[in-house]
Amino acid sequence: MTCGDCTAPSGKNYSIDPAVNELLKKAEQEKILTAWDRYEQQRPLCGFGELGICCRNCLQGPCRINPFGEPKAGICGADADLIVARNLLRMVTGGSASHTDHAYSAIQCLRLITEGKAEYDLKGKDKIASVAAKLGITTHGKKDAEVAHEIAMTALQDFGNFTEEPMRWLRASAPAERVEVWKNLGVLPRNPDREMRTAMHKTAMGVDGSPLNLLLAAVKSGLIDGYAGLQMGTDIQDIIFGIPKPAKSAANLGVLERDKVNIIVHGHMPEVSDKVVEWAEKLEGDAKAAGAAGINVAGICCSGNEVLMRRGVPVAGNFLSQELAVITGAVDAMVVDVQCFMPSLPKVAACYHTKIITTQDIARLPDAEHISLTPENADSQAQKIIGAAIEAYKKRDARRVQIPAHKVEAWGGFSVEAIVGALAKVDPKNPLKPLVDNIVSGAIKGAVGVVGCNNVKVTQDAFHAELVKDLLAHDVLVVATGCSAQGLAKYGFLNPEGAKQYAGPGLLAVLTAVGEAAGLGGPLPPVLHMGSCVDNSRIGDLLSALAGYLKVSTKDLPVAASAPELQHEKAVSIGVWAVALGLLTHISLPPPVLGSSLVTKILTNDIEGLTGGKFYVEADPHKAAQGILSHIRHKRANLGI
Ligand code: SF4
Ligand code: MSK
Repeated sequence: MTCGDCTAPSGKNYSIDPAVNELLKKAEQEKILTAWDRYEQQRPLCGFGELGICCRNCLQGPCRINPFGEPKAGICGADADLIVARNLLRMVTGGSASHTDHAYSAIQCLRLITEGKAEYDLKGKDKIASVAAKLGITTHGKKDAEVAHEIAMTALQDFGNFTEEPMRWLRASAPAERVEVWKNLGVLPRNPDREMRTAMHKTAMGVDGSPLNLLLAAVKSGLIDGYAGLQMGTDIQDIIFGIPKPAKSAANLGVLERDKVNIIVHGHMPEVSDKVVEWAEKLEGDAKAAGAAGINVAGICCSGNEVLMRRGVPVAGNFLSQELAVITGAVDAMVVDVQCFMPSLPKVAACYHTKIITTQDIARLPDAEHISLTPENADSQAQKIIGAAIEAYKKRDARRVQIPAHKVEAWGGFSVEAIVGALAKVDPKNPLKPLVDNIVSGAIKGAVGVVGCNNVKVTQDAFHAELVKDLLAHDVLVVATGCSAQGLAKYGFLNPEGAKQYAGPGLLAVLTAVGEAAGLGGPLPPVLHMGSCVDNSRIGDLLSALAGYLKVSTKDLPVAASAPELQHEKAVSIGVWAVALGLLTHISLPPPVLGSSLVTKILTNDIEGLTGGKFYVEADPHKAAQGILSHIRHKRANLGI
């Protein structure tokens, strides 16, 4: 691929991130298109698509519904409600499939480790014990590897389950009260693969004609996402790579280093990113022999979150920063695995010396170098990746390097185990008590999980930052994952100084007391970084623990979720899982459902009567904060606190 056929420079200010805005000017000067330029080219977006009222499910179509008149039905008679419900189920199932396939890779990796066939160790011994306990696997007299093998096989049995029994992993992980609710709704998934197959079948031409039945199937797909994707993925990854602990690092494109070989890990699989970091450390000498001062690995998207959480690796940026990282001219290799890397990357990289390296056989990019990395060959392939990066470094053009100065201290690694560990320093016998006491007293009003992506339709990071500022100022504890956490990192929300800047007085007092007790010498960061997208299961675990302690349902807790800048269908499926858990789930950009008033009403209202949760759509961050605060006040009043 050659550079130079990009002709529509942007010149606009699309982000609140100064590093991104600086590099957008460089892109403009160098005539390189980014996602923002392509968005402008796409506008106006298709109204039928935005409303969800086009159908391509058979070859008689495509059909579309006119929201203002005729036609009101497709050729087969499917109306707007049916088409929207079918499309939504396919979207949620698509998100669940991504997370579940990601988790499946981790399970296979664990199985191969325990059979002595994979080039990884088992670093999360504590997690082996806790996962075995919840699954009812006995550990007495067994070696760790034996127990881990049983855990892997138990996970795989869920994928081979041909009975009507619900998934064992779900039953072992979700609160019993929720399992009962889902059972009564008939949405408990049995075998995730089977349910996803059925979802595709249900949505085919001439099968399920009931919007309500399809939406219940979407809830089932959301539960697959929550328990076969997020929960299995996180549990197994912790067993292989270790339970995250608080780690100090830095965020934004200023983490790139002019005199080092810069490697970006991007995507989602720690099997790749962790190995790259391991071999980057081991092969520093090779980089020095090539004239560099060493090797600097930084992360983008959830690969970045995984290695920040476990190895303190800095974050270069979130979803919309990926092309800009290449445009610095300082990235020698960008190593991708699955999900969220833009197909544009090789084209942008063709304007520089940067090597784009794909590593998974399901995810190839034309014009990228493919170094297939599997559990069995991870060491040799990671060495090849480092070698390719060093070779690319030798071709770097120093005159085209522009690394923005922006770089902010950021802490990651707040797993549930780490949070409980910090709280145990305050009350060793009853670690959750200090947190619950402060919620009851009102020092902390409630908690919100702010998660998800960037979306080119809204100014990068603006919604994350403005919403979180308001929540913190009103003494709401914020936990974050995914690209939201990385966005918040750039503005100081993940460092202890940020507590003084952003937290209300009650919250600041608690963050300070716990931070000092935990030996941090000051407050905890005001936003606790809980990890990657699959790590949203950690938020679920925290909610389950709090609900269990208070002996209430998760739907009764003074908590909420928000995915302010969601883009991926995975974010929609996570949202459905959150609604199934009983949470008010805020989004600023609705999925394509507005073409059906019935589906919209069910998702934003009626579903509350079934699960206790619902979607809340608000496009203004300050109004969204007010809506969430009002919900928290309402839940507190119901609890009598
Ligand atoms: Fe049209 Fe029905 Fe075919 Fe969809 S399934 S494309 S609405 S005929
Ligand atoms: S990477 S799914 S853009 S959060 Fe998990 Fe970020 Fe959203 Fe991808």
